[in-house]
Amino acid sequence: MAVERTLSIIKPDGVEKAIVGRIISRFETAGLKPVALRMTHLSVREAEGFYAVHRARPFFADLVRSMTLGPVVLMVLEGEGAVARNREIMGATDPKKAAEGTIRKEFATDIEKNTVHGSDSVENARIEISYFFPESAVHPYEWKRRS
Ligand code: IDP
Ligand code: MG
Repeated sequence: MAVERTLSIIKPDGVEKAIVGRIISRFETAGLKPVALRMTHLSVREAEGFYAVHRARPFFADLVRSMTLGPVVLMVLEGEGAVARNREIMGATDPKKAAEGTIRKEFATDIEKNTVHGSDSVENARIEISYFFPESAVHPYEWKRRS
């Protein structure tokens, strides 16, 4: 399987629940390494732009509201089949339908406060990563001292 990159977001409810470390640990344990990582508090404009594909959906306003309620952690994860692997680790969108052992099953409050975002395809991952991170901010591990 190919090495891929995917965008992961620990949503405001995940930060509020103080499980950032545990979530990142799950990804690392599964072979998905953070290669870019930063914390931010999304503005309404940033959240609307990020979720533009969902603009016509009835839950769009609630989604934007829940993504701007508090800080988030943005990450690029890299690894074999990272897009699908991340989705497996996250679990289904609705935590009531999420499989045992997934992040959403274990930590999500409901479909709105569902703790994590993950890109749904390699192409969308590329678009979502570039929304938040320039290529110069992505750092695959390199055992090499810089001058
Ligand atoms: P995903 O996050 O599993 O990829 P999407 O269908 O892309 O799910 O929806 C984006 C986000 O919008 C979800 O994570 C969830 O927080 C929210 N959402 C999706 N469907 C509903 C809904 O029916 N009611 C309320 N919020 C929803
Ligand atoms: Mg999605």
